[in-house]
Amino acid sequence: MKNKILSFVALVLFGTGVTFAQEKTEKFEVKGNCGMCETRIEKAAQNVKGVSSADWDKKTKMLEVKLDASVTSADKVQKAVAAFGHDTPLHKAGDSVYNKLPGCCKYDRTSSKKDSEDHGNHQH
Ligand SMILES: [Cu+2]
Repeated sequence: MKNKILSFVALVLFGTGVTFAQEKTEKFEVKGNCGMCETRIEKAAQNVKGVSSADWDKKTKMLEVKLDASVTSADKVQKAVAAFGHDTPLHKAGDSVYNKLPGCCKYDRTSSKKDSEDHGNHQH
């Protein structure tokens, strides 16, 4: 019932063209593997205030987000997605979040490794 009222209000607003939103479409790469990743990534992006839709493509690894530029930005969306374990161009997921991902979702991270701790002193 509540949803019906909300969608009615949305429809009226849409229909009358009363909108102060600065709708913008942002597209950027998000690392991931499977359908589970897709659900997780899209959910993370949609949870960001100001995001109206999010669609991640499993094949191209591109996330397309429709957002209100007066409320949020691609940077904020990427940060939110990274918080769920998926690397984006601007924000890298924390190792602990990444490690908690299901096995099938552990996307290849070798291209973005930062193992600078390894000084190559392995000979004794
Ligand atoms: Cu996955």
